[in-house]
Amino acid sequence: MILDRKVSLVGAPLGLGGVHPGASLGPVGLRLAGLEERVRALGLEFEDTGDIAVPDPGRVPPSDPTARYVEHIAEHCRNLRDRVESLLARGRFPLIVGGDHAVACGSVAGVARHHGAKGDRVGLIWFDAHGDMNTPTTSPSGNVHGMPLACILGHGPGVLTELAGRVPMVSPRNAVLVGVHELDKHEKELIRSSGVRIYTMREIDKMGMQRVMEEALAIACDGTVGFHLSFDVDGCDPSVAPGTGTIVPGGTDFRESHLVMESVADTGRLLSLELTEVNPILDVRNTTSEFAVGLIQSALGKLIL
Ligand SMILES: [Mn+2]
Repeated sequence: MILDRKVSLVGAPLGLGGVHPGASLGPVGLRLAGLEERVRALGLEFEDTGDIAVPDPGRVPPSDPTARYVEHIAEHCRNLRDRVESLLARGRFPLIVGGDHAVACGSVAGVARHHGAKGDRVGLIWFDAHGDMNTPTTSPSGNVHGMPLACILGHGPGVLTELAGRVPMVSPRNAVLVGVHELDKHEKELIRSSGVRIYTMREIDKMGMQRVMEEALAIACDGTVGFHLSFDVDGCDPSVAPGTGTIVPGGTDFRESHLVMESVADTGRLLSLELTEVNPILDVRNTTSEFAVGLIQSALGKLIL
């Protein structure tokens, strides 16, 4: 499939949603791994719109231990939302690079608001080792990067759930979790009751990634104008993506990870793309950033042949 995209990079160097210093350097890592050159090599137009500012809480401890720094995170997400929305209005393709996964509240809000204003629904593919379906009441840590999917589906702090001006931002019937292999006890209950479709690593082992993606994409595209892909690099196995804060063994391997991206590209319905949780401080010679840029190339239509 030939894609004619005008790609606009948005750096979202948020680190307040997690606990490991260094997720905020993700945009630096991917830029140094040649993101711009490697997108241009696909024949696509590219602009780097720079980073969204991150409010500095200084030494002040989080006001709410059940949703740490949520007001700072919400401010970042509002600005990210507005940037994504204005890029879409200009006919650009937003490529958001995190930052911890809490940035997805802002990205998805921007996409949902832009298309929602025209009466269109959007779908969501959420690739992750985790469910990201905690709320302040269920989260064992209070870290907001474990809550963004819940917020997008309408559960969580109002400053995040209401970012798109519609709750939920995305209907659970068009949202799909792929690659999950670690869930917290109480988030399992919300996943079950929310109606979101989930393909864990067990389904990927049994069905194969190709069939999983066929089903997932059918759900995300059902009655929608297209979908947003939110890709957390921790869903990939540490053997291919060691540079991330919440490592869990048993993720997707090199080819499975690329097949996710290639399947997404084949649909021609990808509205925006987000890659999060690369942590250059924890990485090995920028391996994870290099790998992530390769994944972005595949999602933008790079073919082996
Ligand atoms: Mn995540």
